[in-house]
Amino acid sequence: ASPSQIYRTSYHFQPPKNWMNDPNGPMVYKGLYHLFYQYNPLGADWGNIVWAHSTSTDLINWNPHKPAIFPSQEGDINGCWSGSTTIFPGGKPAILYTGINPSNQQVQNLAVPKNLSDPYLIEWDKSPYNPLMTPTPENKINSSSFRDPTTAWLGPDGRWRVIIGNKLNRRGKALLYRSKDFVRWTKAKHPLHSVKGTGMWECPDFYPVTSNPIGLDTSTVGALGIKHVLKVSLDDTKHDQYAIGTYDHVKDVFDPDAVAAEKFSGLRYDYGKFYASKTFYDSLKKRRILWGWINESLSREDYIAQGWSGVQGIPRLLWLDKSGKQLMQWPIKEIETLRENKVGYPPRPLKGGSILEVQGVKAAQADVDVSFELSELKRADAFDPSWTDPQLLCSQKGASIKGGIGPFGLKLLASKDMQEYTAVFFRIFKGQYKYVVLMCSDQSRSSLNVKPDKTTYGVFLDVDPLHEQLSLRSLIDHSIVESFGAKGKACITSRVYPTKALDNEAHLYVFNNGLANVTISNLSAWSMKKAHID
Ligand code: DQQ
Repeated sequence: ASPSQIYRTSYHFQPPKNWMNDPNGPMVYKGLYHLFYQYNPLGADWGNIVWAHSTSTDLINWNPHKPAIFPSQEGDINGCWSGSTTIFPGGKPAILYTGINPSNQQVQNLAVPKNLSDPYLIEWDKSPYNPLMTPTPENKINSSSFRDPTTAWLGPDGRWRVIIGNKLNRRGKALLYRSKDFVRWTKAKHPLHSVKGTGMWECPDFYPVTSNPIGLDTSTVGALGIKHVLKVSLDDTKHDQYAIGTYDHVKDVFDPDAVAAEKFSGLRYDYGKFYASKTFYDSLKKRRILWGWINESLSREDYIAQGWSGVQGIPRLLWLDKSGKQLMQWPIKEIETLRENKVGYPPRPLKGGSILEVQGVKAAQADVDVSFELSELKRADAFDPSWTDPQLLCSQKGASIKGGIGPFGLKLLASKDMQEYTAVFFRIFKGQYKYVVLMCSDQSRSSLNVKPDKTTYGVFLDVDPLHEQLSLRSLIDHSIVESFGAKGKACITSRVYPTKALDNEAHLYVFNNGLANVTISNLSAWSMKKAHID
């Protein structure tokens, strides 16, 4: 492959060339899935932003269309930034998005389909009333921090609500607007939620969940076992954080269950790269699905040179964990239609210090699912309570540092000589009251090229290794690895750029670099077919 093509993915969504960032307005209409996204038609760097558009019957294979929303009126002449779709009762969709006006102010606009009988919804009409929401001195909204409307929800009082990301000084806010007709919007006195010291909240998302993977329409309030999730994309850290709580739909405020001072929350969708994400309710299959943007770890100069930048993560099913304290995520079932040539191993021990090659899969384009059983927990090293930062702990205790139990897990996108590999693994420590499970994704050896960012990522996993198996699933696709620990309790996505472990030269291993033996209770791996994308 040419240098510009070697890192392109085979089953993750990406346009044929140029820059892509946030997923916008995902939805299903007349049985077709729509994905819009922030796109630069003129190059591989951010700029000239339009809403590019593709449709799909299965969320895996996609057909490209011409951009749906592009600068054409005063309210968006300098850019069509992120936003969301709302489906009205009866099925009509509408787009709310941020436009950049001639004074470079951020304003909110409405667009509706020109022809509702076209399932592809190729043409969109912008409302003659645009812009519908504007920053003014009276409403004290800063015109450079007012963007990214959510999917609107309909209250029991018949009024629509939408939130817009904002900040005032360092206080991040989800500004609330209400409307009876979707055209005339009034700002509520109080934001839905705000937290001081958090900076700008980009791309907010607000939706109901339960511990049943059957999802709920965004307007559902008051159902049994219902919780609400508020997600914000923190501009300062480029992390998508979410809080679980209660939506008081009378006061129109969100009350998070756990509050951490000057922090939005301690919870992230993904502990690697994953930003500006958005969920939608899939009314076809009754589920809530999460899309997120994964940027390059290359330098700007290198992604411009390769002529493209950015991929979308595999859509994830999303629901509430039984504990009510965190979300669960799992790649949508449809991705399994790309699996072929399954390789399976019967249960087997993996001795401390050993490594096993998984042969017979295309290791650069694979789906691998492995579970471990631990029998020698007494060998666990003591956990030091001062270790509060899992990412730091993972970078100090990388894949080559031996422990009592672990590191054990996968070495993927590995060269035969092991000069290059990405390691996704676990370590178990003995805490004062319970075992502490650490999940890491170590990119430090992922490429002989010194230029890409190789930050190691990590997260503490809320599992009990005494009673539960420890599972790891990784979706490997040339320059991206999406890993799901403990059946979806924690996700880590990384971008890597091997120079040797490319295509047929890539290998896949299960390794145990700890002192204790572990048992591989299940190991299944598949080569992945190429999806039809643009
Ligand atoms: N990207 C969009 C903004 C949004 C940011 C511009 C998040 O609307 O806040 O491309 O990545």
